[in-house]
Amino acid sequence: MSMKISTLQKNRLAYTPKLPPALLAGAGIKSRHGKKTGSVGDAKKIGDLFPNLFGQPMIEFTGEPTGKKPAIFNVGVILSGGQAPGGHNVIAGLFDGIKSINPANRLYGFKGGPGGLVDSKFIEITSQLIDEYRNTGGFDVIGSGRTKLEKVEQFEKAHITCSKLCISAIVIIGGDDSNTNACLLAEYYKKKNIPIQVIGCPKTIDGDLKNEFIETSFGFDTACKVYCELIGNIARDANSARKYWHFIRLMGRSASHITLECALQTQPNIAIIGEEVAEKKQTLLQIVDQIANVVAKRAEQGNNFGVVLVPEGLIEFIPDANKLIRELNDVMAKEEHSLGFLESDHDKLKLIRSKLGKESEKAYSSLPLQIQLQLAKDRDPHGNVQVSLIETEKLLVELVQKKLKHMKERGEYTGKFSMQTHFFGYEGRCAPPSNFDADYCYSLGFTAAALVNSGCTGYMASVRNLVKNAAEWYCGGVPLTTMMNIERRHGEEKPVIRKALVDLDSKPFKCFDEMRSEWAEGTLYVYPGPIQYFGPPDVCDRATETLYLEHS
Ligand code: FBP
Repeated sequence: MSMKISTLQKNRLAYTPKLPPALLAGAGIKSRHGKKTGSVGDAKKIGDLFPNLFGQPMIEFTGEPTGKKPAIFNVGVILSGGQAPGGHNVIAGLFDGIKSINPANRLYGFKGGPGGLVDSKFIEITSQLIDEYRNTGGFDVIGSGRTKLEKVEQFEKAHITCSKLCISAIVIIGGDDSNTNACLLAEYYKKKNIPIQVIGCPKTIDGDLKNEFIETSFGFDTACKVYCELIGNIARDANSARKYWHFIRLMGRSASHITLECALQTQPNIAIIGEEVAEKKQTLLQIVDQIANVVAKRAEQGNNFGVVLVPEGLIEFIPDANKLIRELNDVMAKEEHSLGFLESDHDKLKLIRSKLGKESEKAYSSLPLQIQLQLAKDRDPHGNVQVSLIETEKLLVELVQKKLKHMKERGEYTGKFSMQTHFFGYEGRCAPPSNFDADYCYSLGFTAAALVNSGCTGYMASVRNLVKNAAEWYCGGVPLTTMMNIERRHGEEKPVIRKALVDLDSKPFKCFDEMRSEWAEGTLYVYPGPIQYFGPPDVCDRATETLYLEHS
């Protein structure tokens, strides 16, 4: 039985992603080397930890064919971490890129993320297979996983698998943590003289893998567009029914890039930016006061409705809560074994509370039980709190309700407060990629092929000048070590790629800051509507507001 596909999917399969001029002649192209590089922080320590990679130059492709005899090589590819729209196009670009160098080159996909590489689970990506996935959302062509690739034993197992398949390069499509591991792997192979190159591609809807040379991670554009459509629809419902306050939590892990982008596109009454909360050292109760005051102001005008955007990582940015989470992370790492033996939530919480310092214990116990349990859930393999499981929007609603009750008693509020809560995350991660993400991802994959052909290792594929038309994009490679610094993870100091948090001095934040008081009291919602794939380029090819504000 043949698989039924939607009419849109049928039409999207025929879409040809736009490529920058440097890649039009194929991936067998010349590269230009820039200056020796450093790292974003702790250069000495990063240099000591990555002696074979540290200092590599920036690379830019000129588009001029090398003119050399086409190399024959096989490449392995991994999708790592959370899904992000466009992953299939990175693989399609990589496939077409290596075939453009030599049709005899082969691409193998490791199944289920980095674990597939270690356990030797793979499929060959053929043109028949990849053709079914061009311009589609999801990671299902090979699947993804969160196995942390960091141990010598794993590197050696991967080496055996690659040797069997004559693979001389691995492309890891992942976020900051996965690319950190790509760097460890590249360093190990270089140190041991193992002829396997490692190249990374910047993936994550969270938008927190970016820097001077990586303008955005792929998937951020599409995911934000999906959330903005939903927020716009809800805002219109709020403005029509005029009886609910909608509290919408948005994915994005620690950083609030998604919330900021959605605020810029939809103009809600309130959007909380975690990084600002941290900078101003706001307490949970101050955030609650701020929301309650807007609710009361709008009620005075007869507007007992509104929209509030909450970043999923908010809790980590509230200074008291952050201290608590850091302590909880350490306790949970140390007590992992004992906690595994305890069956009931009650016993687990009792053990955790007994190991916390006095202040943190007090802060933890003062949280609603549900939130305490959510904060005590297992960390992900990289030691991060799984913030998508913490219902911050419900915590805020509960506290705002209490605050408004007090205000009513004191005659400071006379309105009505009915609310709805939402969490938008998984809805956006596998949407069919926007034209922007379809083009960007295809170019990233193609660039990765060019980096492999140039013999590079320990690099991330980079495509830049993204606010312009693809005809003005340029591409190359950025050494992974340039993005690294030392951070505390699982209770230990580790070299990691620095997460890009929302910069309060950046144009996107400043623009939001200038407008937000008008949005709070007025009802100035913008309704972006669904992603458009066919139609005028200013509708279909538009990048995010964040990119335009940062780079225009
Ligand atoms: P990556 O960092 O791997 O790209 O994943 C991002 C993300 O979608 C976060 O926004 C979210 O907090 C998390 O993944 C959810 O993880 P899971 O898929 O394991 O539920």
